[in-house]
Amino acid sequence: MTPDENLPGENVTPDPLHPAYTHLRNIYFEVDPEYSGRFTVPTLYDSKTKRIVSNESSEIIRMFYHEFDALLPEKYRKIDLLPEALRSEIDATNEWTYSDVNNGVYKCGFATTQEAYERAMHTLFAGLDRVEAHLASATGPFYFGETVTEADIRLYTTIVRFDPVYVQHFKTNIRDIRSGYPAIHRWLRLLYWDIPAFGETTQFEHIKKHYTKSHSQINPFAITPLGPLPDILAKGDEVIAMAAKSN
Ligand SMILES: N[C@@H](CCC(=O)N[C@@H](CS)C(=O)NCC(=O)O)C(=O)O
Repeated sequence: MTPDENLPGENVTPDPLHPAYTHLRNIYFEVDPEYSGRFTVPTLYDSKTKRIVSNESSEIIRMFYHEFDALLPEKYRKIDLLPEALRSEIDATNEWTYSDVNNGVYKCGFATTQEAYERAMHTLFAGLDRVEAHLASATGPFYFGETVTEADIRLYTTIVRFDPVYVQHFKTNIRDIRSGYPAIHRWLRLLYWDIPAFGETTQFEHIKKHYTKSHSQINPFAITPLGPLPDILAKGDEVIAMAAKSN
């Protein structure tokens, strides 16, 4: 972004190290002028060596657990998002949630044949049903019990975008979260409303505009739909059909 752009969000500033850079691709080209791959987020950049350390989120998330502990206040150093006792369960969960849910929405949205779209939709909604069943019978409020783990973080990024973007933009519309998945909906709102690290780093305007204005093959006129409103429901609220059902 540039200094004259007025974008919402507290930490949305031009790159402090490279004020002239307007796009992330400037970083990729600085590192390798011949670079011909995709420019993707997240990108972890080392300002001292001026190199890209990684652009793979599953690696970056794990580097963040302890690599920067020395810079953190004690209370944050103790947070363990990948407890040893849960590690194999978390790894196993990641495997199917990544392919069926996180990447599943992209496979639906970027499908270029009816058959590919329908196949991806079947996998995605089977994956969501599996997450719903797991959360409905979970022993605590989070994916694995009483504390947040990597499993919650990795699912959250897709689920929080599901109703505002994927349902219409990627045509993942068999059900939405707010009216079709009560346990996922309860879990999502707990994370968003009660845990600042989730709510404060979710910016719906960025999310909606990014997808709807950057995929011209999907949305050639770049019109951003206004709904659904609200982006996320308050904790006690339900959509009308769901509220009627629970009465
Ligand atoms: N392997 C990467 C993929 C990241 C990825 O595809 N990011 C998307 C946004 S969620 C992106 O930057 N897309 C930009 C583009 O493809 O031009 C990861 O999961 O970290």
